[in-house]
Amino acid sequence: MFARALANDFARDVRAGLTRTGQKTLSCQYLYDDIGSTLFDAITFLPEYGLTRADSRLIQLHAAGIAKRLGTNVIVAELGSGSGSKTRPILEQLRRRQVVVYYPIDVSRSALERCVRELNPLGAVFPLESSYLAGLRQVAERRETGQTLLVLFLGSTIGNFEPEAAIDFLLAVRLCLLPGDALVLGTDLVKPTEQMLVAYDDPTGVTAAFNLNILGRINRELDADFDLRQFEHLARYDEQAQRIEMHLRSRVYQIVSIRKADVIVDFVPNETICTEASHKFRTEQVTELARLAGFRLEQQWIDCQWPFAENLLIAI
Ligand code: AVJ
Repeated sequence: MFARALANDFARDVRAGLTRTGQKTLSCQYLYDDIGSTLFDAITFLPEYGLTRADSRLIQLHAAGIAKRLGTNVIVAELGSGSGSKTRPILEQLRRRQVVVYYPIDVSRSALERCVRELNPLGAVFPLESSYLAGLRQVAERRETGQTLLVLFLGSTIGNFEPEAAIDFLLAVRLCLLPGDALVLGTDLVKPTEQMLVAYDDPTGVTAAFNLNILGRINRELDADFDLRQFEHLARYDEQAQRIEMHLRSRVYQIVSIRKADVIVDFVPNETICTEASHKFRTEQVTELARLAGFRLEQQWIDCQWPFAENLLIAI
């Protein structure tokens, strides 16, 4: 039997993830359509989810130090800019000594539009609607001699990669850089299990809605018939792997047809789809990760309210 070749990546990835043997999966990148991005923004305001506030606090506190360390001819590229609100203090500090050039890189056009609106007054903003590495390669091609490239990868998105993939990804970033260039990397740290679990299973149910929306998106874009009420949000912590996993658990035996992915999938009661893994770090693991990817960890700042580290890596 030959599977029909599918037109788009989303359809292909959904079919592959839901038909593999063992744990069914959906790639977490697909959580972020317009509804998903809006729900994620809401998550960042939840008292139980301190990650984004910690990230912002650290940037706010140390933007001046970072800018000073990098000199007066810096260009900035951000991987997954979102609306760019965390980035503002860095651009403001740079602007005190130079003209600001900022390349937000994101696959979401609406995020880029918001980012341009928010940050354009601070300098020249050149949005790149592309994947992280393709975008960064474009920036690397455009850079002029004498410029220092500062790459921002905030929000602990690095935690969505498997550990080996995280090394490979940072190595690929490093290949776009020259010695002396910088990467500011946000990493959420291991903390008490209860605190991590409630951050990904908040009592308001926003994270549950964020997670379930991926099935809604499949219904809307791939002409599927998931009954979202027959799935339940679940967060668990895998101590061994040091990661929070989000799952959607089937409440019943059910069959779902996903027409534009040309597939029919069945679920037994309590079977889950894994929709995201969010790895947590120990501080010394970040040092090692930096080293393996061709950087040295110049500085590491840790938030005093929510265990989270902002890391300044310098390409060697
Ligand atoms: C955007 C990947 C950093 O893993 O904490 C938030 C996504 N998922 N709540 C994270 C997320 C559930 C978030 N990252």
